[in-house]
Amino acid sequence: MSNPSYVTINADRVWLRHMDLSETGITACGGVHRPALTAEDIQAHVKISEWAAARGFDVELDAIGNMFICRAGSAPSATPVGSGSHTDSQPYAGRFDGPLGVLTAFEALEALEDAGVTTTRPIEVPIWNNEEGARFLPGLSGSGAYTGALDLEQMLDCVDCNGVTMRSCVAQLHAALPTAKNRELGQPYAGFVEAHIEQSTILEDADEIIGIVTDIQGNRRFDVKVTGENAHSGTTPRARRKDAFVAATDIAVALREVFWDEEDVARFTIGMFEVLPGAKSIVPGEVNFFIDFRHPSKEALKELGDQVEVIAQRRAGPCTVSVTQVSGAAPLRFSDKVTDLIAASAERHGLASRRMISCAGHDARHFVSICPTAMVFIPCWKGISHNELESAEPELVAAGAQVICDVLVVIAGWA
Ligand code: HGY
Ligand code: MN
Ligand code: MN
Repeated sequence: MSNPSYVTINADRVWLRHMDLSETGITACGGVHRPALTAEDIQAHVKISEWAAARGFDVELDAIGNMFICRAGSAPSATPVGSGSHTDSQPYAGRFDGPLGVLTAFEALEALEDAGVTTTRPIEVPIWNNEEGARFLPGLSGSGAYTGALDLEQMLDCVDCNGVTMRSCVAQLHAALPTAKNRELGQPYAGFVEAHIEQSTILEDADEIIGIVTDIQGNRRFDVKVTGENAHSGTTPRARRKDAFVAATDIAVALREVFWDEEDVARFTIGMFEVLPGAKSIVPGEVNFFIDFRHPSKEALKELGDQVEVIAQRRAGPCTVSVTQVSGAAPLRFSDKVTDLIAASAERHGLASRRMISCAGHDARHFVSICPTAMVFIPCWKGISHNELESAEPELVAAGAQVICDVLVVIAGWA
């Protein structure tokens, strides 16, 4: 391949785009509350589509609510290159988780446009719907349905806690973007790269700027339902109680001990714990809680994950318990071809970098089986994420955008 036409990104512009996009769903504390396809998330899509139209880029929408910003190449029928992420957020979360991957790739398109460089392959910036899975379970459903890893109709039938269907929200998104072209699911990429904040402190502690992400750890997630019996809190003796809270907390504490590891590699989280009926003078007859377990080792995922059912049944006491694994994904390895491009770009720009795994899940997972794929991390302040305090520095955002731009230019020149 002839020498790639590298271009320089505009550091101020990519930062201002982040600040502008943060206005959609901004919270009083300076974070964002932008669950998938809420009015705020749709507003984010409209804003980005207006930026795209102003630069002459095409905007496409598919049946699961993914949006694609497309810049033509000199070989229009060539398989495009993709780089993107998500705009939906966790409840009351940060401004960079997701938008960093969208806006660094968008900046690459703008820098190419400014430089008058036409790449051989088209380049696209996908905005994957419902990455976080905070409003609709499972997460990563936009990229999952796009690649066929998840069933489209099943994902459209998902409902949020108010009974609103994903299908109705996708229809609202389409209505808000009437000029967007239709996009078929499953169109391949020649390569895919995603920029994301690290969401931990490895880079920050080492004073490094670029994470060359080689792997994503695996996960197993479980719904646990403990059923006892509502009873009068004053008159019911302990011996006669079927107290679902007592059983559920026994199970949770026992599981925490089983998942506790000296090396602090296992990630065991109970982030949702619902006590019903939630009345102050009723012994709870039902508790529902959710386990998010992650680990880089396939063997540990199996061995520890299988303990959930065993421990739950053993510690249920007079209650009954049901354990349902709601999702799971094996650890994965990214493409050396793409991680080497990221390393070469970091070196070219004198950016301290390291190869590392991702402990968080990302849409890039779904492209590993389709095309050469990898990710770029930049540090975020104290590793804080899924929190309104999440923050990143302008020069680090710019560094991430420059590396993404370099990698896209090279892949867009692949024969
Ligand atoms: O939970 C995750 O790993 C991602 O942030 N959705
Ligand atoms: Mn994310
Ligand atoms: Mn996230």
